[in-house]
Amino acid sequence: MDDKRPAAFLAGIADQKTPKAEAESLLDELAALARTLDIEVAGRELVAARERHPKFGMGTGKAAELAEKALAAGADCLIFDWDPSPSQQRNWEELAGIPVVDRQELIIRIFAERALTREAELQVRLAELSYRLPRLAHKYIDLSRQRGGRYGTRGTGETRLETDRRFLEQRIHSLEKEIEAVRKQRQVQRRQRERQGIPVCAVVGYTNAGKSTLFNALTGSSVAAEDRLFATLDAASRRFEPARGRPVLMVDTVGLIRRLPHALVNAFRATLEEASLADLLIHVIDASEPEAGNFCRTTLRVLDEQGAGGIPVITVLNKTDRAGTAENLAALLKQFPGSIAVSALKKTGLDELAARIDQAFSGAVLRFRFPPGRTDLVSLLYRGGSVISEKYGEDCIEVEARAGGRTAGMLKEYEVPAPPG
Ligand SMILES: Nc1nc2c(ncn2[C@@H]2O[C@H](COP(=O)(O)OP(=O)(O)OP(=O)(O)O)[C@@H](O)[C@H]2O)c(=O)[nH]1
Ligand SMILES: [Mg+2]
Repeated sequence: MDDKRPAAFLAGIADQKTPKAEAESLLDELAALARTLDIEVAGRELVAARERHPKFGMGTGKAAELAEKALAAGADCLIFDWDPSPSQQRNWEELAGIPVVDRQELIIRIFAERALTREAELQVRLAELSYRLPRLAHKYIDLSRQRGGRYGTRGTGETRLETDRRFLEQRIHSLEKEIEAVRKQRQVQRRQRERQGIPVCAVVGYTNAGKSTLFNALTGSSVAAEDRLFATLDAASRRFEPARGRPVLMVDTVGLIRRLPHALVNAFRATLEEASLADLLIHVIDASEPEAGNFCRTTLRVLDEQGAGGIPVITVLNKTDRAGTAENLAALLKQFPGSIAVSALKKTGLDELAARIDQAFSGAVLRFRFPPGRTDLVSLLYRGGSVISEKYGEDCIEVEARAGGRTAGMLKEYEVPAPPG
């Protein structure tokens, strides 16, 4: 068994679409992804590209320079933060003479290592094969941490065997069928849940935000939570009573990330679907993360793409125990209006969160029309109810929300009847 960790040279591109600061943060994230697989980072480089040349995605001179740097640093592979086309990937591999891995492949590898259940395993396998199909000539490097372990046999040897397009297509087809069966099974479970009439809350957010820790803290369970990206690949669910006699079903979900590979999104549809079928989303944000705003946008965009856009959201600022000064926290609360500050680790703020979850399911769905600029009234609804949708027009703010009791009473004068139909 070869115990040497593979060394990688990381490269990102800054261009008009991805400005330098964002490209740097993506490259940091790529390094974190590499570390998750125990890959040594031999060096990194951000290339400024004015245009994408077809052969390498950057000028030939720049490409040659980068390849040389990687080799001089002793790298066994290059890891790109962009998605080279299959032919670009091949050009790069010819140029550098070492495997070229992209962000997609890296994330798929991590998922492969983390897959513990049959469902996750099937889905990862499908993502892997879908990635491989258009890349039959790609040099594969064994990036698994547990070499010789459970996934060790999926290394280069097997790859050769699988470089047969027809074989791949057949495998993809049969995996799709198996996954469909899993989806059906989940649907049955969901219908049972619906019959019991228990509302479902999905805990969602960027990877490593603390979703599982929060899920455990609320439900008293012990789903694995660790300081690794994509610790959770399965949607675990547990009963939780935010108020006595009014249970909800909490669902822990897979973490999201910028540039989530399409192959994974497709393959993990059954698991990711949990969020889009929930009655309420609990969006966990890591308050100690400088890129929190960016991560939040990514999460909301991916959720929207999955059809979870219209579901009411409670925003939770987690890890406030290490979010810095009080001013810092105040700024964050302002940045994420209506959010609740908690620490899942220190178990603070959880009562307020529980109350807010309960509120979300009590009270009727009401419509309000507020004068423009009166975001303070919208905040009231966020605190005392559960906002379903909001529209900021020129002459008014229209909000649809579930609210009852005191909150509904206070806002009575702004209430408008539901539109016909
Ligand atoms: N300081 C601090 N650390 C926390 C808190 N909540 C979670 N963590 C830590 O953050 C890391 C990630 O936590 P997880 O609960 O696994 O995060 P996750 O969002 O489920 O991550 P994935 O499943 O990988 O997407 C762990 O090391 C936790 O101990 C918190 O409130 N404060
Ligand atoms: Mg988790």
